[in-house]
Amino acid sequence: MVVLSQPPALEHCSLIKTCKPTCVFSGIPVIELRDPEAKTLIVKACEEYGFFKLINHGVPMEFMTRLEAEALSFFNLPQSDKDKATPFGYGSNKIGPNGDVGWIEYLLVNTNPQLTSLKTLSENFCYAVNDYILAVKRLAFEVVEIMADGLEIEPRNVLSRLLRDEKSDSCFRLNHYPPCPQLQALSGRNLIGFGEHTDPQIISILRSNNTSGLQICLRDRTWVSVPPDQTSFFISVGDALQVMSNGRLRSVRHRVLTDSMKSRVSMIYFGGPPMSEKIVALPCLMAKGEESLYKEFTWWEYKTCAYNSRLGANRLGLFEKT
Ligand code: GA4
Repeated sequence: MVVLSQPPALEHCSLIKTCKPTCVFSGIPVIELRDPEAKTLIVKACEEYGFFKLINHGVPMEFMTRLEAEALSFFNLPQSDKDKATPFGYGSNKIGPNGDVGWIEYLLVNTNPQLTSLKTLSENFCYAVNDYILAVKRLAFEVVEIMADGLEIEPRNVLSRLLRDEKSDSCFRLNHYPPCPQLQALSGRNLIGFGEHTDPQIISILRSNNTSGLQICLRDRTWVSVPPDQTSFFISVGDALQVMSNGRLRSVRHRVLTDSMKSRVSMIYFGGPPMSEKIVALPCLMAKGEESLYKEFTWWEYKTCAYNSRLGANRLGLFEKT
């Protein structure tokens, strides 16, 4: 646990929204990677929630703990040192280019090419990031291949080839949500760390420490808290996969609230396609005569649209056929 040596000044919080605590949800699908039923369970979970927890995934815990420790050492550096990493992906409070804010600091980097050249980060930190990304990428390839099996589509690399492509536009984000105990004490509410949104990519693979905060929006639009589990991964369907499955798999709206006492650290791999890839419903998934729900667009067009919109915008809505 990291407690800020300097408590954050409450006036800094004034732009950031707060939220009442919501109920903890025990219904998140839990799937074992090697379960023979995994393919069916993954598809079912992605249809119903766009979200599931993956256990017995085979990624050694050491990869996560090492990266978490390196990340905390970085986030605990004096602000002036962290700011030196700004052109290399460090950010705090601001999310995206359009005025969104959150109680967060982060490192955000592209995963192609590898990150050995991040000059302002320590060598050990770079190694930990690279090792973790390699492992989690492999896992992502495997998950989408099992998903393709479950969807009964061929070839089974129809999704994974997009993530495996050397031009795949995938990124990696390390988030640190410091606690804000004063606000909780004053108002009984939690600060929003990362406001509600869907991920634009194909798939996101998240691992966090044991601090709660992640919430997902269910089909009936209620928000529920996801119990943290530092040994597992949480997988989310992104907008691009919703389109490729013609709406069968749904991208999940989610957000993160800060904990009042404990800091939360999360690491997320966002698997995206190459920029020039056309994002369209996969013909093998369309029933005879089924119309595609979305207009055709490339990943570059979608990403540009995402970066021109506010975090919580319904971006896919702009591409729906009327
Ligand atoms: C949400 C998912 C990923 O964290 C991210 C985010 C990106 C950013 O933080 O720069 C975006 C957001 C995310 C979607 C809309 C745009 C872009 C902030 C924002 C307001 C890295 C991504 O790919 O899209």
